[in-house]
Amino acid sequence: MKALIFGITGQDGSYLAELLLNKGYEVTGVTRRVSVSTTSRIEHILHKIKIVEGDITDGFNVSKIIEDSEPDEIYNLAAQSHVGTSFKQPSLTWDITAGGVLNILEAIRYSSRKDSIKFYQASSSEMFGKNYTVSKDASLMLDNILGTVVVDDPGGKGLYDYKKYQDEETPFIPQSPYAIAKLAAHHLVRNYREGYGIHGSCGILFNHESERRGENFVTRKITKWIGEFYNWCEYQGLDADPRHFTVEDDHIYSNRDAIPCLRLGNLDARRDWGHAEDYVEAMWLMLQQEDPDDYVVATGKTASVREFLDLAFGFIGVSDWEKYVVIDPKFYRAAEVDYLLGIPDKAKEKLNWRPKIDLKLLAERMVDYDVKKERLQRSSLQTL
Ligand code: NDP
Ligand code: GDR
Repeated sequence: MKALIFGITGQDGSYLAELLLNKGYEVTGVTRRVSVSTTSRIEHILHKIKIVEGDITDGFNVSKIIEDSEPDEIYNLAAQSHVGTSFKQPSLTWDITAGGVLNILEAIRYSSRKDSIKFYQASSSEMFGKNYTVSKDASLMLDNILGTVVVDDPGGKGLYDYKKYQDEETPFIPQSPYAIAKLAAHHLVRNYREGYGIHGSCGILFNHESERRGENFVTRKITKWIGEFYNWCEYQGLDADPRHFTVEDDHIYSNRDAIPCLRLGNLDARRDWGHAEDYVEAMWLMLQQEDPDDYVVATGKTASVREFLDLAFGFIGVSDWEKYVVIDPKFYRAAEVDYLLGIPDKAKEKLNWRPKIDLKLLAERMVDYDVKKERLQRSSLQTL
């Protein structure tokens, strides 16, 4: 089997390439020409995959790549994927995240191999935006404790415990140029599926992170800072106890040295966070189905950024992390997505997919990785 991956240099692309190689696929990955190398996440498998140069905003280039590589499966993971950036560069975000998908769909539509290609599109929970479904049916989410909220009963009978969640039936109210572009792409896939019989499936994936997560997404930004801070303390022979430090002018001072505080935006947003390794398996499973379809992929649990901070700082023995964090309005968004909690029942039933890594293990793996990575960097700097 042959697979073509757009976005192979990204977090998900690297895990998906590994998964497909382990399953015996011939993997071709598309990379953009840039002035510095972007292949660090796939360095260890570069000798096993074929790399072709391309950009999904270039329709002719996309068609040529698809014709030349003769894929059985095409995975589109390429996007301008940062929500905050999409407010600053909406036009670029639109061209890549929506227009790029149209280019791939058109290439498949006119390909002589159209009927033997299966296509996966990376849709996003951001498409739900500020919307969620409210249910009183507790059996829907047996193990979801954090998702319980109390709202006024619409029938006026008093207060009830409701559950808020998103699933395949929840209407989309996107809140950013990124989410709107993703929603356009999502509908294009549905339209080409219904109109031209293309085997196109969309995974509505909720947030998934990993040791390979981009450094400007909130979880990785936090664990990277923790890795730097922990090593900074260690270098001075101190532990991470705030009693050793004073905080002034957004810096943390010890007797000998200083380090900038961790600057973050909205800590109250809630996300349904899983591990990318689990989520790429769901992508592959979707393309093994006879019929194309759309699936929510999530853990069924939600936590706030604040709760992630509790977990992550907990691994270096710090409970009062607030002392080290500065709230910077620069990281607030023009419109925020406050609450995400996905119900992956359809993926569980039809794909037999299950997430294996929970938030605690995810945070532990990320902190552990960043502490070790920073230690390695510090020691190699010292030997220079
Ligand atoms: P990343 O940002 O890590 O990777 C994005 C990839 O897209 C990179 O390989 C990047 O290449 C590539 N890319 C960007 N622009 C272009 C372009 N014009 N032409 C070709 N390639 C391009 O994202 P993730 O791996 O985290 O996510 C994968 C996909 O899933 C994305 O579409 C994202 O929007 C979506 N998604 C992600 C979720 C998550 O929580 N991670 C959740 C839901 C959806 P380069 O290395 O050159 O920049
Ligand atoms: P998100 O992820 O926007 O959900 O999109 P991100 O990690 O960027 O933000 C999550 C939440 O944290 C809040 N936040 C901050 N975010 C960032 N990046 N930096 C900060 O300093 C910061 N402080 C607080 C944000 O406001 C937000 O509420 C990710 C991407 O991978 C998308 O491509 C994907 O589609 C969705 O997940 C599902």
